[in-house]
Amino acid sequence: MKKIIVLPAYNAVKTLEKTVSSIPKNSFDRIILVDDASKDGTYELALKLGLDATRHQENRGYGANQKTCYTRALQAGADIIVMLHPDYQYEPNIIPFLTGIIEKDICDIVLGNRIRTRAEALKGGMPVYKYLANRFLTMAENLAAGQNLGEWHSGLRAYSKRSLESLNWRDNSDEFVFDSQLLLEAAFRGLRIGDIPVPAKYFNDASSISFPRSVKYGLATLLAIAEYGGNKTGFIRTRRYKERLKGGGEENRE
Ligand SMILES: Nc1nc2c(ncn2[C@@H]2O[C@H](COP(=O)(O)OP(=O)(O)O)[C@@H](O)[C@H]2O)c(=O)[nH]1
Ligand SMILES: [Mg+2]
Repeated sequence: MKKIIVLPAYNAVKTLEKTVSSIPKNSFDRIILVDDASKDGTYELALKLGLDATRHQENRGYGANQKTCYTRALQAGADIIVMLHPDYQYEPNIIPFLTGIIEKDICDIVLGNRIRTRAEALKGGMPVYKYLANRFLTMAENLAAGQNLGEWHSGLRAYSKRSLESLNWRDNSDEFVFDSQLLLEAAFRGLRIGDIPVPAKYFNDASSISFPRSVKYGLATLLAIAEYGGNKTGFIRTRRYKERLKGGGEENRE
């Protein structure tokens, strides 16, 4: 099984090297970094570290960054794709466990869960408002989609090639809600989603999203849940939830 780790990067110069050096060496075949027009030399550092790096000419957003990441990973022949934020927030030692659950064919998608317990999450430095918002949105997403995940907003995820090829992520938002749209569609299509606990640290460089952006993200997530509900009950049929076009998994709309 060819395992490719993708790093959607934005202004990650302070944390990139630490992140990459803590990834277990035998847990991947290749690391692909996509730089979303950082202002701090992230791209140059990635090249220096020997990563397979590309960059966007202008800042296109977190979702757009992942679109480039997955397109490149699938083109490179990945069987399992691991997405990891290069902000040194997630403990990369657990990557072999995430991919192991996919290799054992127990799940199609596995998330690292930062909220094993409230005490642990807050002790790790998760801001209280982010903890509360994450719990509320996760509860709503679990209820709507019939899942039981610890959190839906993690920056460490593993996907089987089959799951990425069967989802319409190219139609997702270019913003942060991309992640929730992808998981909701995965639940809609009956893919098996699971999670395992991941130790996470919160420090300035690991958490840059501001309060107003978090609020916007929360509202966009609620809209994504409503979209899921509408499609699930048959009231609406949005583009993302239409039948997958034949060969859609391979096309490159970059
Ligand atoms: N591609 C892209 N990524 C961004 C942008 N703004 C923030 N990010 C990344 O989004 C990720 C998640 O944000 P973060 O602040 O770590 O969230 P938190 O850890 O959950 O509080 C980080 O890896 C950031 O580097 C952007 O404009 N474009
Ligand atoms: Mg983070």
